[in-house]
Amino acid sequence: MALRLVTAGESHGRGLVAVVEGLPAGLPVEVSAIDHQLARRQAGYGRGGRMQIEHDRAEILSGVLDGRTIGAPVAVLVWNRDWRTEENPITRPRPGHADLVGALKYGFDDVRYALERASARETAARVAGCTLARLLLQQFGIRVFSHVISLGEVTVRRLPESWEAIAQAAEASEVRCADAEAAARMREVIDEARARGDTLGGVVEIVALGVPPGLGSYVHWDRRLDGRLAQAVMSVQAIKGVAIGDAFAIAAKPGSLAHDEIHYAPDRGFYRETNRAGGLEAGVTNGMPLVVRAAMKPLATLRSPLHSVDLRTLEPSPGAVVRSDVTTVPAAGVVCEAMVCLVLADALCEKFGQDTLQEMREAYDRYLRRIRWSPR
Ligand code: EPS
Repeated sequence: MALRLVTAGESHGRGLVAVVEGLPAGLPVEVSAIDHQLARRQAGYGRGGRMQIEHDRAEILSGVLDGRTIGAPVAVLVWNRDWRTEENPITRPRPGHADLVGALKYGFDDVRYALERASARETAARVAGCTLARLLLQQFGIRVFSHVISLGEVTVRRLPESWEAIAQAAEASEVRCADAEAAARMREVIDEARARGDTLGGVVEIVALGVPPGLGSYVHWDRRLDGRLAQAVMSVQAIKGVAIGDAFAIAAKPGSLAHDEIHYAPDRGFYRETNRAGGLEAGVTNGMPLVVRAAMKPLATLRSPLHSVDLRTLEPSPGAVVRSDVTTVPAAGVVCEAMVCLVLADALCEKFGQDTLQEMREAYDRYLRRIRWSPR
């Protein structure tokens, strides 16, 4: 792995830290770019009380001098406003959260010790750290965005024609959905779920434009970019499924309808008219937009809780009720974007070097000339 991210911090600890290691020297970094991504993560209809409290802002602690990286690890800090030192113990594990598995694994009597770190609050640190990866990708004309394609039982029907228009419409939507009719319906089902004390999941699509062919490799299982993307996106809290392109729909089709035929034009190099593969063949990017879908389960904290067992008494008892959101599917899109940025930036460093931005750019330009590819 050329580019690494580690995070530290608990949901109600003092703050969250992200350390990104492996960035080339010379990458321009503005903290406002990180704050912008943090704000996108905090938004979305269906969020709960915590987002009223937090106004996430990043502080860069290391690795950036005079607005540029110096090849050293970059540490980014996000303070928690809502931090607490003493709380009553929670002993009624919520089905679907880390509560019980964490208590069993680490020997806790109080499931807070598990939920504090397992909480999706940690994704603020991921988004902060991965913005550095996003900035690197931007230097190479690579753009990553996402949109919600289903929330609860509501699925998009009519999407704008171009990726650009989808990205814009999603950005303007409170549920990050580019189909206005579906978005309105999503808001309604969120309201209904809130009224029932229930939660909702959904599916987000993450798209990367301008990705050159040749990132990743087929030579060994852990170099395949599809596998690396799946691992990174699946690691986002509450994500239970990841697909590349039309994966599940293609499984039902004959081969004659499942692949993307190859064309060549002198001004374009090799290209495809379709993108069923979602931009990846044999674990290697093929120059088409990279399309990753992620399925998020409904949040585990229910105001009308499910059956559980009290760890103290071992008696039947409803799961604990703590403050939470009705849905974080829109936010999950932003977090999954961050993870896709990390994996793509890692693959870019692997292929083009990572000591200086200038050297990466030279290697990149030389490569594009050789394969005669230009982004469109
Ligand atoms: C979240 C912060 C959390 C939750 C949510 C996401 O804050 P708190 O637990 O203080 O309300 O709102 O986390 C979960 C839903 C979860 O199950 O962990 C955030 O910053 O995104």
